Amino acid sequence: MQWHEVNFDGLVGPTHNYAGLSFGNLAATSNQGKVSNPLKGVLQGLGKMQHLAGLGMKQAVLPPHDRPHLSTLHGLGFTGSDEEMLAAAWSSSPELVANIMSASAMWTANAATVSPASDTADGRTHFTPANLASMYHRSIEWPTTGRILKAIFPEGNSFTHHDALAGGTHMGDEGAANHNRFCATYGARGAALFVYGQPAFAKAKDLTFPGRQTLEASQAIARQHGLDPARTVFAKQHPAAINAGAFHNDVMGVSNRTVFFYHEMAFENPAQVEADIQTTMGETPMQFIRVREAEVPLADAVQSYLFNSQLLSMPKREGMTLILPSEAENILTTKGYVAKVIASDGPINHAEYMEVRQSMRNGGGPACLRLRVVLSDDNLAELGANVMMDDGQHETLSAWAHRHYRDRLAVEDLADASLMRESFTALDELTSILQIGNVYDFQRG
Ligand code: SUG
Repeated sequence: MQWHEVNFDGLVGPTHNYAGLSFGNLAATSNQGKVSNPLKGVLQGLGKMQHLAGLGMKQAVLPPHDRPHLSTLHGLGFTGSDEEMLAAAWSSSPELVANIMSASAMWTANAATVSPASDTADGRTHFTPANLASMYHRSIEWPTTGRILKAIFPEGNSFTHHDALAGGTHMGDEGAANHNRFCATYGARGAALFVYGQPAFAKAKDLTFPGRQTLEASQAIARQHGLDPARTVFAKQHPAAINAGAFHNDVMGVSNRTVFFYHEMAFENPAQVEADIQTTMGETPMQFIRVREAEVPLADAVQSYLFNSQLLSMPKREGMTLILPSEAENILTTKGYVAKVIASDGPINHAEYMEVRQSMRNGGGPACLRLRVVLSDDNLAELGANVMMDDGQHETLSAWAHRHYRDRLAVEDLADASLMRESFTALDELTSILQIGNVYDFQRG
């Protein structure tokens, strides 16, 4: 039986905008108020998916969420027609409307933590949607995320789903962005690395920006997924990394199989983290590529998103390929480092720069846009929706985006009731294309 790492990329939603909602995410806050281009954003994302599918990767798509999120307004006491609720919310708080209009579900590295069947006690693939408790606009994502995941991966002998962790910011969980899995081959038994920003009950005093993930949240996920404690490592992010704008650990490192490519400032004690990972992997040798501050300064790592690349094993290529944001090609230290790593006789042999700038301006690079799910050929046949990417799907979704998306969105446009209607029409049509059922609140009455 063949096992694959399948990348599920989030489609950029029709309300993609720059509201500057994420404190501690320097790209998002510095681009606050800029005019976005949702059409360009969705096409850039589709371009990345199509490119990887064309290279023989198993590539899939996750739909955007319904925005404005009217159920959230309902829960806050707004009543009346959809248009009346939106207008009343805008006159009460434009900031609230910006939050319920955010297209942030595109960053599917934060959708969930996924543990493959070969690592779990019951031999099923486990999914826990991330509660994303530390940012209000993201904390409203998980119920819809959970429904989408259940529609694609039907609960049963192969897949099982948990609710997001309860407990607010104490149990703050940001999903796969703070989780790495190491393995010799995708179907082999692997080891998990969970990275957290601070403990739940003795909050860190050395953080100026939020440490979004807590240790206790990571431990809860490992427990409920039935992971073997002897094959699980918990490591704390270096506070200097969070304070420099690395709000998720996937801004500081990326893994694939036995390779971990990361910046030394990701952790307070990188040598210890490497030793712990190697212990969990037993006889299987790990390959660590630890990048020094002297080679790539932390500020360049954060600005370029060098480590928010995808590190991929491709069917038709020797060695691994890095899929990097084009921003990393524009900074001397990161461009130079990539050239050096490719020229070395290490495990990474190819690098490709891709433009995902609409997402990057909100702090979302190539790796933020994808959720990795290890699936067997049998699992692929069990999927409950039409989400795999190929030329036909790419063409259909591009045409769909051209029909429905705007090419210009200013923050003031978020109050526009016709934007709401356009978005709901687009998403309703998308559920038919993806054959995913009525996953949105507005379809469920
Ligand atoms: O949670 N940005 C997202 C970016 C998430 C990136 N994901 C990973 N690193 N895996 C966030 O901060 C900005 C939205 C705004 O400001 O309008 C935002 O939510």
